[in-house]
Amino acid sequence: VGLSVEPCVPTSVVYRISAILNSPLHEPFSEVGTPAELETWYRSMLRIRLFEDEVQSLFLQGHVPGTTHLCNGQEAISVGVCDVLAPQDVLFNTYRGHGWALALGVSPAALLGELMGRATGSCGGRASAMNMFDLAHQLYGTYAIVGGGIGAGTGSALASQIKGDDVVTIAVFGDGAVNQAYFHECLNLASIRSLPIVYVCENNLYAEYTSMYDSTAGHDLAARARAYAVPARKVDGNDILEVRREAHEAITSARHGEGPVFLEFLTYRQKGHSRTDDGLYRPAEELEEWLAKDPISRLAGNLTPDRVSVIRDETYQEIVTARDGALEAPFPDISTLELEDAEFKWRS
Ligand SMILES: Cc1ncc(C[n+]2csc(CCOP(=O)(O)OP(=O)(O)O)c2C)c(N)n1
Ligand SMILES: [Mg+2]
Repeated sequence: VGLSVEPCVPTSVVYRISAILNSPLHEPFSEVGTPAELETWYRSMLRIRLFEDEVQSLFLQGHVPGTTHLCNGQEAISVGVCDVLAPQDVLFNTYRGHGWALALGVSPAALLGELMGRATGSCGGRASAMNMFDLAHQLYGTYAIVGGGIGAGTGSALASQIKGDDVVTIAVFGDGAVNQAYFHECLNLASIRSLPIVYVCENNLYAEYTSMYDSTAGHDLAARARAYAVPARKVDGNDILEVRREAHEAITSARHGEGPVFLEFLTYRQKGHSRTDDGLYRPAEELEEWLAKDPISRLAGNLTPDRVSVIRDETYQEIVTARDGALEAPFPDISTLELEDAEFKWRS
C-alpha cells in the first residue's frame, strides 16, 4: 500500500498497518467453503485419522518407541485452525499433536519417520512427537509438559509485540492445562499487555484417566479466561466450519492489536490417553454419543459418496506409502549425535 507516513511513526507501526492491509485474512472470508475446499478439509481430516490408526498399529508392533497420544475425534480443530493461519503465524503444540503437525503441512512421511526415530524424521528422528519442532511449517514445538506451550507461546507473542512483526501466536493445550499455574500467569500477562495470541483449548473432557468433571472446579474453562478479561468462546470443536469461523475471527482480532482470545473447542478423545489405554473408565453411552458426532463423518455428509470413496482410497494409499518408507528408512547416524552437528543440521 502507498502510505505517506510522518517520520515520527515507528517503522513497526508502518509495517503492521501494511501487513494487515495486505494480509490474506483481510480478504472477504467465506464461512461455507467451496466444494473444492470441503474436499480439501475432508482429505486433511481423513489423513490425520488414518495416520493415527497406522501409528497405533506400528506402536503395537514395536516400531514406535516411547508412547503415543492419538487425536482421533479431534481432527476438525487442527484442520480448521490451520486453514486460517497466515504464513508468518506460529503454533505451539502439545504431545497430542500429530494432527496439528499434519494440518500445518508436515508430510506423513516426515512425521512418521520422527515418531519411529528414523533419520528421515522432521528432527532427524531425535525428538519424537513429544519434543518436535518444524519451523518451516510454523510448528514451534510440541511440549510434553502439560500446558508447556502456553508459557512458550506467550513469550513468543510478547516478542512479536516488541518487534511489531505481525505474527499471531497460537498456543494449543488440553482442558487439563487450565489447572496449571502458568495458564493463569500467562493469561494475565497476555491480557494486561494485549498480546497477539490465540489460546486454543481442546476440551476433550479427559486429562489422562480423569474426567474434567472430577478435576476442574466449576467445569467452565472459558470462565477462567474471562476472569482475566480475555474474550472467550465455547465452540463445537467437531464442526469444522464453526472451528474455522471462530478461529478466523480470533486470529484477525489478535492480529489487529485487540489482544488475546481464548477458544474452548468442545470435542472428545475417541481413543484412550496413550499407549494401550482402552479408555474403559468412560461410560459406554458417552463414547457412543460422541462417536455419533464424529467430525469426519459430519463433513462427509457434504460431499458426494463417489468423491468420499476416491479421497478415502487416495489418502489410505498416501499413508501406506509413508509407512513403507518409514519402515525402510535408516536410523540416525551416531556421528550426528553431537550438539554441534545437530545445530548445524538444524540451521542448514
Ligand atoms: C506438568 C505436567 N503434569 C503432569 C503430566 C502428566 N500428564 C501427561 S498428559 C496429562 C493429561 C493432560 O490432559 P489435557 O491437558 O486435558 O490434554 P489431553 O491429553 O486430554 O489432550 C498429564 C496429567 C505432565 N506431562 N506434565
Ligand atoms: Mg483433555
